[in-house]
Amino acid sequence: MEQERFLLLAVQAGPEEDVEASLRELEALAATAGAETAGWLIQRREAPHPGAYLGKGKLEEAREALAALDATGVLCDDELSPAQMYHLQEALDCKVLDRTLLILDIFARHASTREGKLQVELAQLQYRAAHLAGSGAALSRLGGGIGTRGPGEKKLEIDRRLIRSRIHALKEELDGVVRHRALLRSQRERARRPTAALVGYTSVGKSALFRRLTGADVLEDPKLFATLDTTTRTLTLPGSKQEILLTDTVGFIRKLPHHLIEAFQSTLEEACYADVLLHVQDASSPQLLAQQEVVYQTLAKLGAAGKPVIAVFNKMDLNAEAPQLRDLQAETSLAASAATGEGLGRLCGALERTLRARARYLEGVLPYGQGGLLQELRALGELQEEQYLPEGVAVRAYAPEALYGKLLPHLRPLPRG
Ligand SMILES: Nc1nc2c(ncn2[C@@H]2O[C@H](COP(=O)(O)OP(=O)(O)OP(=O)(O)O)[C@@H](O)[C@H]2O)c(=O)[nH]1
Ligand SMILES: [Mg+2]
Repeated sequence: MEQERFLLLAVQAGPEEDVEASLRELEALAATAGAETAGWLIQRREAPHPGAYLGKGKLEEAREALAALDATGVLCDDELSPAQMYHLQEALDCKVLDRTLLILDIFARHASTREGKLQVELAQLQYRAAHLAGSGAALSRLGGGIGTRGPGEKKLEIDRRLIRSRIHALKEELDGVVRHRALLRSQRERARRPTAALVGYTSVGKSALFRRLTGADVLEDPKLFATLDTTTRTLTLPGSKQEILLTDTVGFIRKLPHHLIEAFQSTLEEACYADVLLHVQDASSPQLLAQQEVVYQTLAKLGAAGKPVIAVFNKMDLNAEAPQLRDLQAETSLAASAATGEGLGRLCGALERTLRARARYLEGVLPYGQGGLLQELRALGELQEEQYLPEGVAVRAYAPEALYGKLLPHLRPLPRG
C-alpha cells in the first residue's frame, strides 16, 4: 500500500475558532493512522458549504494544491455529509476522508479486547449506514487504506441489507458483554473498595500515571488513543494504608464522533462509577484550557458531572509554571509528572483527603467475634486508632458509606475515660 498523503481542509466559521490548533490535532491523528500531511487549506466562511464542503474558488485552489503537493487525498476537519463527500470526490477526483472516519480507523486498529472490537465495528457500520442512506457511491470509492479498515483488518461491509443485520447482531453480542461487565462491577462494589478513575484528554499521560501508581503494564504511547479499554488495579494509598481501585480510561478529544460515543458508551461511562475523578491534564500543552473544557463537556454528556474532581497537571517536568495552575471546576489542583515521579505523593494525599471527606467517621468497640469486619475496615477504610480491650477492639476510623452501614449494628459505645 502506497504511503497516504493528505491535504488537510478546514472551515473557519468565526474569528474565535482556533482552526490551527484543530488542524495540528488532525495532523497528529493522521500520523497516528500512518498517513503524512502534505499541507493545509483553510476556508473562511460562515459554515461549511452544504454541497461540497468548500466554496467554488477554494475547491479550485484545493485541486491545484493536490497536484502541487503530490497528495493522494484530502482530509476534512469536520464530519462530512454523504452529499459533501460525494461532491468533493467528484470535484477533486481523489480519496476523501473526514475527521470521523479517521478517528474510527484509529480506534479500529487500537481495539484489542472483544468489547473494544465490537464497539468499533458497530460505530463504523453505523457511520456507513448513515452515509449509504444518501448517494452511497462515495464510500465505495474510498478504495483501500485508511477509512476502510475494520477491527482486525476485517473488510467493512458496504451492502445496506448486510450492514443492517450485522448491526443487529453486534448490538446483541455487545449487550451480553456489557451485562457481564455490569455483573463484575457489582461484585466489585460488593467488595466496597473506593474507586478512582483517571480521565482526561487523549495523550495527557493517564496511562503513564496509572503505570507509575500501580505498576501495571499498560501501554503508554505518544500516539493518540493508545488506550481503548479500561483497566482496573488496586492501589494502596501510602498514608491511610487504604486499598482503593484505580481505573485507566479511554481519552477524549474535541469533535468525538457521536457514533463512537454511542457505541463506546459502556467503556466511556466507566468514569461514572468512580467515587473520585482524577482529571489528568497536560500542563505543557498550549491547548490546556480548550482541552479541559472538552473533557468537562464530555463528562457531562456521559452523566459523570458532579463527581468530586482532583485536577492533576501532569508533565510538570515540561512546564515550570505547572504548580501555579488551577482548575476552578475541581476541588483540588496539583502538579505532577509521570516521567519523573514528582508530585505522586501529593496526588495520593489528595485522594486520601477526598475519600475521607466522603467517608463516615465512626468510633466504638467491635466485639472479637467480628474480626472479618475489622479486617475490611483496615483494608477499605482508614483506621486511625485501635486498642485491644477485654470486650473487643476499640476503634476510631473513617469508613466508606457501605462499610459504615455494615459496621454500625455491631459497634458498642467506647468505655468512658
Ligand atoms: N515529559 C513527560 N511526558 C509524559 C508524561 N506523562 C506522559 N508522558 C508522555 O506522553 C505520551 C502520552 O502518554 P500516555 O500515558 O499514553 O497518555 P494517555 O493519556 O494515556 O493517552 P491515551 O490513552 O492515548 O488517551 C507518552 O509518550 C508519554 O511517555 C510526563 O509527566 N512528562
Ligand atoms: Mg492511555
